[in-house]
Parts: sequence; C-alpha cells; structure tokens
Amino acid sequence: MAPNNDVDHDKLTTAGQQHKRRSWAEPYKIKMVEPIRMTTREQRQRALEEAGYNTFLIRSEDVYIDLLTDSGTSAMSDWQWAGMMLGDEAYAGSKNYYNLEATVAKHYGYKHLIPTHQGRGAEHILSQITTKGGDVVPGNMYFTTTRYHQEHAGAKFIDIIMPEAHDPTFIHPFKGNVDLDKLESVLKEYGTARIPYVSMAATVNMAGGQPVSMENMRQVRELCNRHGVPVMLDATRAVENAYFIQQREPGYSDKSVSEILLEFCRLTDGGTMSGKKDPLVNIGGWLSLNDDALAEKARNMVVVYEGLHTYGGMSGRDMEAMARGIEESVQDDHMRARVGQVEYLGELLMEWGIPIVQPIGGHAVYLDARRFYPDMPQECFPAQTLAAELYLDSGVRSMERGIVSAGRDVVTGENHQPKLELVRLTIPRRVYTQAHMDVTAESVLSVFTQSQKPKGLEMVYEPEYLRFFQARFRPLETA
Ligand code: PLI
Repeated sequence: MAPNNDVDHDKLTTAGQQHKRRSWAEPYKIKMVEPIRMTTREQRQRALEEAGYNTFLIRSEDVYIDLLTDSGTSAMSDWQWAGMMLGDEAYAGSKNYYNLEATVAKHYGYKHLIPTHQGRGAEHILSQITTKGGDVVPGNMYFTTTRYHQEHAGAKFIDIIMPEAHDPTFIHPFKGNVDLDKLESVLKEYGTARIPYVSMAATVNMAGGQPVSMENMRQVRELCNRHGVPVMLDATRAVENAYFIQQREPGYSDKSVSEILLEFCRLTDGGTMSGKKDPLVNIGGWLSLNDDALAEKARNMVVVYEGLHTYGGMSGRDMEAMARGIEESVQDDHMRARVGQVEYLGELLMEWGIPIVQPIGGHAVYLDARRFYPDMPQECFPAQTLAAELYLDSGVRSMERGIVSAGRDVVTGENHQPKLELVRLTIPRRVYTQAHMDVTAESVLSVFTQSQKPKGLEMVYEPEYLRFFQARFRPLETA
C-alpha cells in the first residue's frame, strides 16, 4: 500500500506504544504527610562542617531527602497505627507478644521467639549463648553490628560469599550466594568444635542488597548437616530475598512471597531480626530459635540486657505494630512496589551512565565511589567524600559503605580494605514518591559530572567501636 503522506507515522507508532504501556503503582494512597525542608548550599555547607563530614551526624531537620537508611524509617499503615491502640502494656505476658510469636511462627516458621529492642540486641544474645574464644563464624559477607557481636564473643569472622560479590560490575541473579567449596573447606578445617553456626544473611546488605537463591541455601543446609553445624539466618530483609527468588529463580514464579519465605527459613535453625526493615516498624527486633535448650539460654539472657522474655525492650504496642507489619510485608504487591521503587532509581542512574553496583539491590542503590573518583586513594575515603558531596549538592543524605564502615582488624589493628567502596542510597519503605527518586538521580548526576573533583577527607576523630557512626573528618586541601 502506498504511504499516506498526510499521516505522521512516527507519531502514530509512539502513540500506539504509549497505548500498550501499563504501569504499576504503589498499592496504597497517602493519608498523612510530614513536611520536609529544602536548604541553601550555604546552610548545607555549615551543617556538613558541624557534622564533621559524617552524614550520621547531620541533624535530620537539615536533610531534604533522607536516604541514610531504610532502618526504622518506614511509614506505618493505618492498620498498624490502629494496632498501636491495642497495646497491652502488661509487664509480663502481653497479648501482643503472643500475637507476634504466632505471626513469626506463621511466616518465618520458627518455634521460639525472644523479642529484643532491635536487631543488634538479638545478635548480642545469639553470639553470647553460642560462641566462645577461638571460634570462627563463616558468613556470606560481614555486616557491621553482626560481625562486631561475633568478634566481641571471641570469634573470628570468615567471609564465604562468592568472590564475585566483591566486584560491583559482576552481574549474577544471586550475588549473595555462598561459595560452597570455601564453606566446605572451612567446615573441614575447624569442625563442629570451633564453628558455633554458619551466619547467613539474605539479602546481603554490604554486597549491595544482593539475594541468596533457594538452591544455594539448600546446599548450605546440606553441607552444614553433614558437618553437624547449625545455620542461623539474619532475616532482616528475608522477605525482599523471597521476592527476588520469586522473580529470578526457576520454579518459583508461581509461588507467593509468603510461601517462599517459609520454605527458605525452614532451611535454617533460627534467625535474628531487625524489625526496623522488612517488618515495617520504627523499632524492635527478635531472636528466633528452633532448639529448645538454646532458646532457654536466650530467654535467660534476654532478661539481663533487654527486658522480660515477653517484651525484650519493646512495648506492647510496638509488638502489635510489628506483627501487623509482618503480615503486610509478605504481600506480593507490597514487595513489588518496594523493590520496584529501588529499581526505578537504579535504572535511571544506569541509563545516565552512572556507576552503580549491579544488579540493583533490594533496599538500596549503591554508587561505586571508586569510579566517581578514580584517582582518589582509598585512604582518602572516596565514599565518605561522595556522600558529603551529594548532601552538599541537594540535601540528599546517603551513607558510606566502604573503608570507614569496614573498620579495623581486631587482632592487627590495621584498616580492613574492602574492595567495595560504596555510597548507599537507601530507600525507606512507603515514604518517598517517584519525584523524590528523580530529584535524587539528578543530584547524583550533577555530582558525577562535577568538573572540579574533591581531593578527599582525613579522619580527625575515630571512635573505638563501629567507627562509621561517629567518626569525624575534614576535607583535604584542594590543589
Ligand atoms: O539496626 P539494628 O540493630 O536493628 O539491626 C542490625 C542489622 C542487622 N543485620 C542487617 C543485615 C542490618 O542491615 C542491620 C542494620 N542495618 C542498618 C542500621 C542499616 O542502615 O542497614
């Protein structure tokens, strides 16, 4: 047929494509808002100096879009707030405890529940009741507080994650997986006598929010069974992990996130939880165990550090909000929107050629600071510098996840020198809109294309433990 010259075929094609387009949207609408404030560059410069160039030390009022962490920063639903009014604030035996215990058993499958004030409270108790001096704890990459408590109890942490997880450009659907040969050789070398448990995180925060496959977890379980070593799960973001299994692992696309979560946790003997992430609350955590005798020890210890074993540092209303948050977190449409928002930001940055950790993680987009500042030595803290520059540019707050977070070797006192030198843009759940993601991406682009690059920072104050929280820095003079 001869072309009709009166019709603009390009426009028609575009319109046709638009017609086929089907977007998804968040499965909620907004009922209450919290104003945020844009500051001037001068105000941000002053705030940054007062904070010693550490984003943890900036006042939240001086932040425009707060992507420091997804921990305790989620928005609760009306159903959770309604649950807060049903708090049973009895010192002992609160009904909200029993509801939380039943909810954890239903979705995570664990037998005993020991509540704690947050995740590190659970890590402390687990380490103290299982670990002695001279032990080793193999784990799929370290997390700051988790490793601290393992080392505090006298153990040495051994990284057993697949080596490619340390390469931000390596693409793999399950980059949190364990290197099974490495695990086997550690199990053979140290045996049950010196390995209290294998520490599995899913997703893996420090690797970029990367998931572990069901298949890999099954193989870890089998190996550990053969050597008589328990497997403990850091379940903080296990629902996000279950979503990735549903999306990426053959055989799981027809299963619900909730079913996958239960199947995954059943491969482990217990778990620690920071309720401030997946479970959609602002405070709280728990330790769960299947072993009766170990649970007895934990219940005995929780009264010393956290509170009675039926509240562990949480109020009744906190426990009710968490039970309800868990129910909401395992809904497929919630998870699609949650991870989808992170992917939206990551894909925008990738489209613009900005170096990020790939694949995009579950709770955050991680900027590869080494590729922002290829000439800056790691001793000048490239990621810490980048987080400061981003704040200065737009008031977007992010977090360093590189040499500062990695800290020092407990034996030699030398700095750990992680391959990954990252800045984390962490997305709180149900808090920000797509427009906030656009503003963030544009600011990252502006910092990436800066013509005059900073020289870096020097550390002028270093706290003894978990230094990244409170360390102070000053800029190195520009040339
Ligand atoms: O912050 P806590 O004590 O409730 O939880 C500690 C904790 C344990 N495991 C994992 C994987 C975490 O991510 C975690 C805390 N993460 C924080 C605070 C974060 O900003 O990622």
